[in-house]
Amino acid sequence: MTETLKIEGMGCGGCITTVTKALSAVPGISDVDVSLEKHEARFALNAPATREQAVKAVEDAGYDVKG
Ligand SMILES: [Cu+2]
Repeated sequence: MTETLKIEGMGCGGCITTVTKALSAVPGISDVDVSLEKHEARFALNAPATREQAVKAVEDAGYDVKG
């Protein structure tokens, strides 16, 4: 299924790369598309990945998830 996370703290292309890599590293998450303008990440989430793991991956990368 497609999931969307609202993310705060991204300010440049480097942030997009960081968040994209962090999410893509979670087994089960693919097709990561991060938008600086919308402050969000969209991605395909399939087992064994969970939404909680996605949130944690973004937070561990240094960004705040707002929903
Ligand atoms: Cu940045």
